Amino acid sequence: MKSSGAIAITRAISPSIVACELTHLERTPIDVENARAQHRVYEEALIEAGYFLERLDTSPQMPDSVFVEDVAVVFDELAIVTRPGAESRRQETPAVAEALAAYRPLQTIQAPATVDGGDVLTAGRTVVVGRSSRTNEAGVRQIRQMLEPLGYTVAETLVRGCLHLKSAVTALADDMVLANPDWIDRGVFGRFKIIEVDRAEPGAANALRLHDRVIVAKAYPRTAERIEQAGFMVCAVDASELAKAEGALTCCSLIVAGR
Ligand code: CIR
Repeated sequence: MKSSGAIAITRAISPSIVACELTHLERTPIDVENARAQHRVYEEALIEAGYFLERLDTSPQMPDSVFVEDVAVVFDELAIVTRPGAESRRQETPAVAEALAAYRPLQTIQAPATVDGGDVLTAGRTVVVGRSSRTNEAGVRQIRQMLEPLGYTVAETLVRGCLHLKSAVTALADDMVLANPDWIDRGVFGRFKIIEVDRAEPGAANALRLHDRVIVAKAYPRTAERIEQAGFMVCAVDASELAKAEGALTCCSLIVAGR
């Protein structure tokens, strides 16, 4: 098993991203070259933050491959390879599993369970799993069975108003989250300090906290200011083209240690 310093796994943008899955958004034209340029800037931000990048290939058969977060969830002790809720995304798993097998023992979500990694929020030893159109009850149960024996506390919540749990809330620290209060059940996040997104920026909760900084989307300057006020260094990247595919910032990488 390779030692996992600070490694980020990303995946190339498929030429067929224009045919991506969409749940809450109307389809609007995606400029693939512009999306690739924005994705490169995102990858550079990861490198700048001190991560070694491992970038996987894609194919025209997997329109949503760039959203690598949904296909696995990485913990210190193991990586869980998911069974994505959208059938079109299940072919994304083998290459990601192969890459992760170099760093972690793997466990795999089994049918009839479905899980999208975007529904699994980890903050220290607490894991919150969102039940959504992608993650079902059996999926939550299997995650619980994998993680509770390792000492994680696994809580469950219902996702509403958005695609994934992490569209609504992401972890800024072991005891702090960034959230859109309209899309979360506050009870589940009772022990966390909550930084709320600006009202005018409902999609801003999906930010990627790395060890010394938070990557935020350029579209959300008011929320970025709040994150700065909470004491974090902020790095803003343009993610507007990927947003048309209903993706954001955590979705585009799997962080293997070094967070
Ligand atoms: C999908 O619907 O699966 C993709 N178009 C977007 C996935 C974004 N992933 C995420 O929020 N974790």
